[in-house]
Amino acid sequence: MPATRYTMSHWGTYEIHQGRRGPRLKGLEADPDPSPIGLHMLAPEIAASRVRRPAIRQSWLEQGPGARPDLRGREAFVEVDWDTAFALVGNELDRVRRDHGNAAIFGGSYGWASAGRFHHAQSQLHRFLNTIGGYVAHRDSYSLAAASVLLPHVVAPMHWLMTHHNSWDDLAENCDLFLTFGGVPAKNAQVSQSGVGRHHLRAGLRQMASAGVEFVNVSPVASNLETGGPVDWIPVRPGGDTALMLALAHELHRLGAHDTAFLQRYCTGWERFEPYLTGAADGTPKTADWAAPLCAVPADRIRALAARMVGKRVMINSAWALQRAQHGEQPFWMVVTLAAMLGQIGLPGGGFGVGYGAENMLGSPHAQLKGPSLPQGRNPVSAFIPVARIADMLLNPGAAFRYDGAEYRYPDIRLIYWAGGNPYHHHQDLARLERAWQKPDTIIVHEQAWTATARRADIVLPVSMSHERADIGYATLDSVLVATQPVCPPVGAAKSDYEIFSGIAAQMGVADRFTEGRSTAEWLRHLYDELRPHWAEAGIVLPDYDSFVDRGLFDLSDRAPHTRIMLSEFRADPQANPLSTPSGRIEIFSETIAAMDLHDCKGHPMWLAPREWLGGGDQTYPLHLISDQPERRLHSQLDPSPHSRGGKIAGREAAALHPDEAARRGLVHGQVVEVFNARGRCLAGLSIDPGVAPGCLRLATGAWFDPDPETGLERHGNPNVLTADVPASELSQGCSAHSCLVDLRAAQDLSPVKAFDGPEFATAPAPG
Ligand SMILES: Nc1nc2c(c(=O)[nH]1)N[C@H]1C(S)=C(S)[C@@H](COP(=O)(O)OP(=O)(O)OC[C@H]3O[C@@H](n4cnc5c(=O)[nH]c(N)nc54)[C@H](O)[C@@H]3O)O[C@H]1N2
Ligand SMILES: Nc1nc2c(c(=O)[nH]1)N[C@H]1C(S)=C(S)[C@@H](COP(=O)(O)OP(=O)(O)OC[C@H]3O[C@@H](n4cnc5c(=O)[nH]c(N)nc54)[C@H](O)[C@@H]3O)O[C@H]1N2
Ligand SMILES: [Mo]
Repeated sequence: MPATRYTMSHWGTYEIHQGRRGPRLKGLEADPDPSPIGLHMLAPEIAASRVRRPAIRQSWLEQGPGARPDLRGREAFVEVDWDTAFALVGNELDRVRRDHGNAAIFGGSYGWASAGRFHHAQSQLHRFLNTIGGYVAHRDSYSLAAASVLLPHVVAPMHWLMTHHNSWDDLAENCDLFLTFGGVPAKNAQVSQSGVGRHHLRAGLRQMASAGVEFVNVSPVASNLETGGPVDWIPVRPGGDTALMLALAHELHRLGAHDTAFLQRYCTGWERFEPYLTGAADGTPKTADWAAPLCAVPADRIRALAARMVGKRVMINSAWALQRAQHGEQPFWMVVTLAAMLGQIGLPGGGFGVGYGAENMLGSPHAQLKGPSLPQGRNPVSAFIPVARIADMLLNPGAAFRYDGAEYRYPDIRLIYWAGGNPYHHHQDLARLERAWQKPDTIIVHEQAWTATARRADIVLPVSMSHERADIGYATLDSVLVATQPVCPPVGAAKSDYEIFSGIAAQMGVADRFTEGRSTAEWLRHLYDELRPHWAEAGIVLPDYDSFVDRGLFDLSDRAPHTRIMLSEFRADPQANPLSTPSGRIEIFSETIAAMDLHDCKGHPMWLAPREWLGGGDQTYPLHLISDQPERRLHSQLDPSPHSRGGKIAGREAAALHPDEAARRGLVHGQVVEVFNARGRCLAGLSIDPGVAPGCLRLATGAWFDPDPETGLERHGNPNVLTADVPASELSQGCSAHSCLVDLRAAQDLSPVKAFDGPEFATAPAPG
């Protein structure tokens, strides 16, 4: 037994202590700023939300695949034993692949799942589906699709950029002005996908503030940048940032403050962009006076901001939220273009950031090492969808779509298999998803909790949580490799995804191919042993597996933590270290994108008004909905916890509104309001907040979807009943949740929230 035992989650690494009343979690000793989110994994409210036994929707069990899809989410489940469940799943997968082929199985299964390298749900699912002939996959993420498709054409792949941001220590030392669009939200940096060892953001920002760095936050929300010092808040109209950035660029150009030597040596296409900026190309100079009515920032303030950037070392950053919008490519392209004009890319303290604050890893000083990962095999099915086009795919089989310049067709899906994600959390326009969700014959979900997605499945298989499993934890750009230990046994009959797929594989006669004859314990040892030589090459000598498990945690913080400067090698020698773009340079004009001839993404960054925003003149829905990431949970995960519930108002998600907007409507703090537009309506608890710009309503994502079956009113405050299911552009087909208008009024119908109640069971569930 190791001296201290650990568990790891997306929101932190925790020590396991034995208290008098059972195990307790404590933030990692070495973590300067542990997140409270993870402390609530053991709460009885979480246990109460769990799926305890395999469960089959009644009509599906009695009448077979395709029976009464309209009853998904409205019908009782029948609990069965594991052998029955394995046989039902195995036979159904066999039927679908025999009758329709593997391209009728959608296994994209987007979602964050849990930390832990072996038990990563999507890796397990994809490996399993590849073992039986493949599946329709997805590309990109809800987080970053517009950026992930655009930025390889412009500068570098998004995953490369994310792991190469200038580190916080560099910014404290060398940055004069930190200009950010959408803040640097400490609430978001509690989290990193695959886990956190040490949380860096709060200390990083404080260090910068005490060093005298100036901060400007262009954002509809003030609280997303807290440095312990002064911050200049410039409220902006959501969706208007590109106009503001163009005006800053125009002003820098007018002042002659753009670095022509940098633009010539390191960039391509400046001469194509410049006439657009000056108006020589289209008759509209992109001046501060032009931008002011678009972005709702006074022209004088824009000019003053541009003047402030001159002669300083400036870091320009954008929150990911800006690209989760219609034409979300444009602000990201403009951030790179503005930084290129200042000519400080690759220098200490300067350049651009694409997501400081979005996750803990951005700005981390720790080394980049490859973590352990489960091999997924090869997928023989080539059909895929851009991740956020799931409802389009289900509703329009065979229809054509464009993606990154090529044309594809949607496959005809008969079976959906989901493990580790919650589409009834993450997708937009949930009423439309409900219609699309009726198309497949069968929906299989592995879940820990009775989420809205589990409740809308035909077959639900109960999964253990990360704190109930032994695993290897390693987070990208972080400082610990952890041998995680189970804190307690799984709730009910829950199994790990691996055990479940092993059972189904045995039923289908492919157990050996799926498991390679290894138990979970043998896989952990195997993955670790595979890792050791890779890390040895980086000069890191890992102990043998048993010693590692004994120690529990291998600390990397003293190995090569270094000051990172993004693109410094490129700057030092652009010929020897070209970018991966077609020209090897930063592409302010992209011939590749221009040649795609898209109506909503052209060859250089430009102002394209969103379809749905406050600048459009239509007053039907006069508030812009900001559905940002929740502070007290990760998406929908742990929403039943006391921590998450503690942030709710009258049991509903808090909707924050400026005092003037509330007064105009005669609404007061704490009352239940109905937020609505033509797509849907939900209840929320009103919070009055002068830090939310007038014209905006902030309602975080993640309240468990809870529509009243009679009226359709969503009772809990899930913003995705309001958001539009339209792509960012034809280039990326990305999620555009942030382009959404709404209105609100005092709620009439105060129906109680039933989100956490779980489904009905046709037979009484067995005790235990
Ligand atoms: N309106 C709006 N919508 C948004 C966004 C927005 O800004 N606005 N943001 C979008 C973004 S960026 C994202 S990333 C998505 C997030 O969307 P998701 O990643 O789908 O959200 P989660 O709640 O993290 O869902 C993960 C699910 O996996 C389950 N799970 C956890 N561990 C395991 C495991 O080991 N095995 C199995 N089988 N299941 C497990 C959890 O119980 C949970 O239900 O939401 C998107 N949706
Ligand atoms: N606690 C917690 N942390 C998380 C997550 C979570 O669920 N919980 N989710 C994680 C995930 S999956 C992701 S992808 C990242 C997301 O990281 P982001 O996408 O950067 O985060 P958001 O919270 O959606 O948005 C940040 C802020 O951007 C601002 N904003 C929104 N629209 C606009 C606009 O048009 N213009 C300007 N200037 N600002 C705008 C708003 O102030 C908003 O609060 O967060 C991660 N971190
Ligand atoms: Mo995300």
